[in-house]
Amino acid sequence: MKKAIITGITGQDGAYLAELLLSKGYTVYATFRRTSSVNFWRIEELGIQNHPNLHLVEYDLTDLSSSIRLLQTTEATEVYNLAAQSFVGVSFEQPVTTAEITGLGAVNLLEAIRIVNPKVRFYQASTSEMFGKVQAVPQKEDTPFYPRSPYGVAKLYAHWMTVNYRESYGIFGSSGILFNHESPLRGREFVTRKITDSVAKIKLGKLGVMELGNIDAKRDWGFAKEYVEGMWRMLQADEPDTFVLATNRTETVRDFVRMAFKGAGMDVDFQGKAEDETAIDTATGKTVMRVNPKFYRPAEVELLIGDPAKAKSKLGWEPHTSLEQLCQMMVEADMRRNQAGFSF
Ligand code: NDP
Ligand code: GDR
Repeated sequence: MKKAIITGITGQDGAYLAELLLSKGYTVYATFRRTSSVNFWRIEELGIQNHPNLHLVEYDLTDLSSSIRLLQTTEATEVYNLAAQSFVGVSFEQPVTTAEITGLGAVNLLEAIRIVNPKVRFYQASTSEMFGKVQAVPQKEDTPFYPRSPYGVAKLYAHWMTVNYRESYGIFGSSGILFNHESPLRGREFVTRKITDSVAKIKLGKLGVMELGNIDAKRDWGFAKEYVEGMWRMLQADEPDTFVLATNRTETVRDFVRMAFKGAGMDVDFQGKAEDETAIDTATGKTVMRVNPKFYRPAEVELLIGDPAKAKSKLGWEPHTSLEQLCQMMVEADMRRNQAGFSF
């Protein structure tokens, strides 16, 4: 029976990846941080919280000694490093913490692998945020990096350390450069889920207006459940490598707002420009979205669109869920949750 470590089980991807590996017969050691109120709502929604092969392990990525012990005690042969301070907006407010967790944290695991068992296969959760300021489109594995946030810079460090441990010590370290991927399990601080949860609340009369930042930003959004399959395939390949996972379609945040309202049976018109832009419900004439510059970032990534051709040819991976289907799935989940009176 294969044994895998997943760091970040309380996050979106950790939950989906655990579900996938359990379905493949793995024993999964899934890590969570000690906090005063740990929340396992995602694995509860997936119904895997009591799976006999799922072992929840308390662990902090910033601690080298616990990284070493994690490798020693579990004897896992695959490590998926999904833990991170992953919110770009917060990384501007907490650049040092972001560097320690998102950047150096990965090196703690790489060092633990080097010390305990260099044969362990390692997946690093890299990101399209490393491309940052547009150098070329669509972005692919050899597109130059130009990160635009402390988060992007920290991830770029972890990416290069993964490549460096591969080249220096022969460690099977693969880096997945994943473009934005969303789902009903997405955190509410990220824009798609913020929008679908707000649309559900507006539809149910629990909220008047949602406020957003830069709605001109363009993103390549895919479905998270399909992306974790790509992570697993990277560690089953013959050689460690770097792969882009993306859909090769990009839309603005504004487009996603329109799509989400449509998913709830509402039509909206956009009026005004930049900071004064609003969306009006065409049926009632009420303002349901307005831009608030408070949500702007000090530096923005304007356009992301990824080319997943390498993943398709070498891993047989490709996305199947359209953005319309994904958005509808998220709106329906948030309608259900808000009707039931709770929403994480
Ligand atoms: P989430 O923010 O949902 O989850 C992050 C996880 O990391 C949480 O379980 C969090 O725990 C954990 N974590 C944070 N700090 C520490 C720490 N010091 N020690 C141990 N665990 C910690 O992220 P996603 O699931 O969306 O993303 C997974 C990974 O993929 C992240 O590394 C992210 O940066 C990266 N990524 C995500 C993309 C996306 O579109 N979703 C795209 C590209 C890359 P807690 O609940 O305690 O905060
Ligand atoms: P991103 O995702 O920064 O791409 O990082 P996010 O959903 O936070 O932002 C996407 C775009 O929407 C704009 N935006 C807003 N964003 C948020 N969160 N809230 C708002 O109110 C809002 N209004 C407009 C943002 O400015 C941005 O342009 C995500 C994370 O999951 C990272 O960890 C991951 O690496 C990348 O995706 C790929």
